[in-house]
Amino acid sequence: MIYQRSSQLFAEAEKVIPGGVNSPVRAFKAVGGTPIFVKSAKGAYLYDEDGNRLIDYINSWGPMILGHAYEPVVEAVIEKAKLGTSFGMPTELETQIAALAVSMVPNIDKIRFVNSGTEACMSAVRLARGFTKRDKIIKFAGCYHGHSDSFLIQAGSGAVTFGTPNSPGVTAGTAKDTLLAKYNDLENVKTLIEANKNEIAAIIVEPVAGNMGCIPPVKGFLEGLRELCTANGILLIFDEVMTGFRLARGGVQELFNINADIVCFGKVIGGGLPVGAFAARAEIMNFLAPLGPVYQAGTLSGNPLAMAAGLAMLQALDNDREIFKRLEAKTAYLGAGIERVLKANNVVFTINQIGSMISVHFDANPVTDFQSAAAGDNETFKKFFHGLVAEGVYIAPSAYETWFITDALTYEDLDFTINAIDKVSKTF
Ligand code: KE4
Repeated sequence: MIYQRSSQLFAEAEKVIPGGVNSPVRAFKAVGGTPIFVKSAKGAYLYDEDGNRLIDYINSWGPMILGHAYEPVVEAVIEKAKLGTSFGMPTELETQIAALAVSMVPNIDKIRFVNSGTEACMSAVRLARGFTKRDKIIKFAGCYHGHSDSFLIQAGSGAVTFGTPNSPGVTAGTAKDTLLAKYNDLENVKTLIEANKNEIAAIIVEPVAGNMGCIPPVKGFLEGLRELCTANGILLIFDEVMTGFRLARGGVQELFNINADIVCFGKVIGGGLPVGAFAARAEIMNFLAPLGPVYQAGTLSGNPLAMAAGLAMLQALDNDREIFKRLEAKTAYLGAGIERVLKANNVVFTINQIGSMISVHFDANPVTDFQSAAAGDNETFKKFFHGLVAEGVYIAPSAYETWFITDALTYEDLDFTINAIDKVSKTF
């Protein structure tokens, strides 16, 4: 693989964009080397600026669940653009995608569209605080809900102390209202609730975590959160920015038959255009302006091009009742193949997989939370990443990310990938 053009483009980008990228993970800091600049993509393949083809297992961090440049989405955007690109006024299209989303996802009556997953989660927390008249939230170490101040918090010193900022620019005043819990640890959550009685507005959780690699909830974890929230007047927020419309038609609420109070969406719901959303039963959503007192707004919220892309994507998923079974089968096939070749090559690893989310961790122990995810051997991961890129396979440039399987992948692509992993892992 040659990266001459990507290297030139990166040098030019660094002059006018901080770090040469518009989102840090793209800079390859966790794996080293020069970021790959993409020229185009189609189906399961990326084509970089040096003419290399890469089988894509990231798919823009989730949105491309039906493959890149999916015709119905592209056509919808082109047709809509001819009629104007933004009005700042209501359109029928917003009602159409809202009604479809509400029909696909259990336990929501209304949905508000925004422009990113961050905005969706930030707004959901403000809504929960306004609805409960409480200030504090619990989040989980290793879960990522976007870059809003309340989420850029790391665990405090003691088990029940407040969080501390994990980024300059986040104030201590903000951090004191965010409590950090351990993923998959209900006892830890109970302790935090006891120590902050009647002060917690919401628990926000990735119901299947994807920002520590892929980490499914252990049996009883989500059910326990539901019970604790109900018993303590706390709203349960499912951050389904990754899992929504990916792990099932109705997301994790459907998959595990658990009701959240507010659900956040992003990625797939926008078909690759900037869309986030948050949804809940009417009693909660009616607290939002202009109906209720909780303010939230956005110039490009419900943008016609983004709504056209999202509607085409949701319609395709809604009309194909086999899609999630196909995605699960392809991902399980990939996981089994990876396990076979890594075992044969005496590699120490563990694989987490659920639906079309999967991650490989170079550690023998189960990966069930941030601490166990951090125990993975990152030097091996770096060799894994770069070795696969050299073979024409693109996985996440960080061990703390999940892979996102697209239905555009064929079993030939999967076999190619498994063979590439076999070849690369022989060099470990
Ligand atoms: P955005 O603001 O990036 O659209 O969404 C934030 C967000 C919220 N919740 C979850 C569960 C998420 O995974 C994300 C964003 N995911 C990352 C991937 N780990 C996006 C990639 C990036 O930051 O460039």
